[in-house]
Amino acid sequence: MHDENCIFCKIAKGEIPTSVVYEDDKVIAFDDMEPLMPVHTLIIPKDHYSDVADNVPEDVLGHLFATVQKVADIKGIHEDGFRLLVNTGENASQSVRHLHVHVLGGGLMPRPNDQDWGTSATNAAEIHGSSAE
Ligand code: DGP
Repeated sequence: MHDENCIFCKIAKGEIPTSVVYEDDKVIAFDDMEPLMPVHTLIIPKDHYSDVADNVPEDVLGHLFATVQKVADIKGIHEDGFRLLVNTGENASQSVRHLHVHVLGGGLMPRPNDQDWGTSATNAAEIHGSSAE
């Protein structure tokens, strides 16, 4: 289950050199080439799924998320905490269409609701207002 045009499939097959953090028969974790934090590692299944909602078998999802703790230990961010991010589809600006979990850490991150979400979230007050009713 590989897509020959997919960059992450090429990384999974070892065809593109990358900074590997952890690897086993099902997943590979490697450092993001555009890090947003001192630690920014991506975990991907070796099989190709376009995103987390692409009928991914539960054992694959389980293995993917079980790898999070291993990566956090290897990177030394387990104790202080870290953030997981799984962009899914267009509205989440997913740029690589191969399921991946971002593991972000190594410093304090603002809570998502502390950030300026810009014009795309101008209905936030409306949403909060309606959910509070
Ligand atoms: P997303 O927006 O969730 O699809 O994030 C994709 C991430 O993948 C982005 O932070 C940059 C990273 N990335 C894209 N291509 C490569 C690559 O060839 N190597 C590495 N290490 N990271 C990549």
